[in-house]
Amino acid sequence: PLRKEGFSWTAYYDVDSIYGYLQNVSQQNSNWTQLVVAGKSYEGRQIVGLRINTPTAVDKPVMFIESGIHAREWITPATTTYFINELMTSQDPEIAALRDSFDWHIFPTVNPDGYHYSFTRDRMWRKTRSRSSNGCYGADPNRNWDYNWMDYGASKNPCNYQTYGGHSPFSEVETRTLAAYISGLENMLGYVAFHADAQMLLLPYSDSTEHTANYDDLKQIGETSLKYGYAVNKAKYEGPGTAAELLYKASGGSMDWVRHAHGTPLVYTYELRGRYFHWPPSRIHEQGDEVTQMLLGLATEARNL
Ligand code: ING
Ligand code: ZN
Repeated sequence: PLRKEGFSWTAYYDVDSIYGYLQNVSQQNSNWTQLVVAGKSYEGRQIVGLRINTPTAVDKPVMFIESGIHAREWITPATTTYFINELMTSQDPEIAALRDSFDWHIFPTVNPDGYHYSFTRDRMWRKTRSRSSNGCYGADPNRNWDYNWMDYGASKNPCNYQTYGGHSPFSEVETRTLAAYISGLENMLGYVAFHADAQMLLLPYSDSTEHTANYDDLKQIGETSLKYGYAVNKAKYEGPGTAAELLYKASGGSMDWVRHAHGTPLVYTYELRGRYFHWPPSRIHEQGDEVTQMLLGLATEARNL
């Protein structure tokens, strides 16, 4: 459904409204944005993204944004659409340059079934909504990727509310679909995943305390990113550091797969703010401005390296 009005950043919205917003943006700027559909979820919802590729150059590096992989982390889709709006409307020349320097592929709700369920049934829902043979629902889409699947920090029990890794790697159509979409993107320089609410900047690996080959670059770029973000609201994020070192060891996340199976050099997970996955809707803009600057810092430092 196409919605012309009623979308803002002072409230949280369900999937259809978010998709309506993306559709509006793509129709209003049809020569350089496009609605992209990676595929369908378990319950048949589309997995929709917005591609922003201004005609300033050909073959620009791809920057991918994944958000909403965990249903209850509502601040992530809200921040992502806020960021889209900044890219599309900001008068700041630095933000315009940020928009123009990448071929953006931005997916606000990669787990649409879970997100909808968290709106309508269970505010604390995290997983997908696939049905297991024993009658329990959902797998953790950030434990389901085919890289060292199930080694650490994932549950084998389909009824586990949080971290069931699925019955096999990529058992979930949402992760499989996203991985296939990513595999089709050549020249992907960066991948940013948003979670809530540990207020940290995480680097791969998430399942090993070893450091990636480009750890020093990742860290330096990440430090600049946090510096830019801090300047907005004086909010301190922990890190940058590996997820395994800063948080806990967890296998099967998108970050490790994208960095090590797909080979994307710059891979980050931002744990946004909030408490028990709650962040006041009146303060979405605060989080949104902070993340916009963080991504500007990331891109600026990446260019300098
Ligand atoms: N945090 C992430 C989680 O999936 C994470 C942390 C990131 C783990 C990347 C593994 C890889 O547990 C939240 N808040 O979900
Ligand atoms: Zn999460």
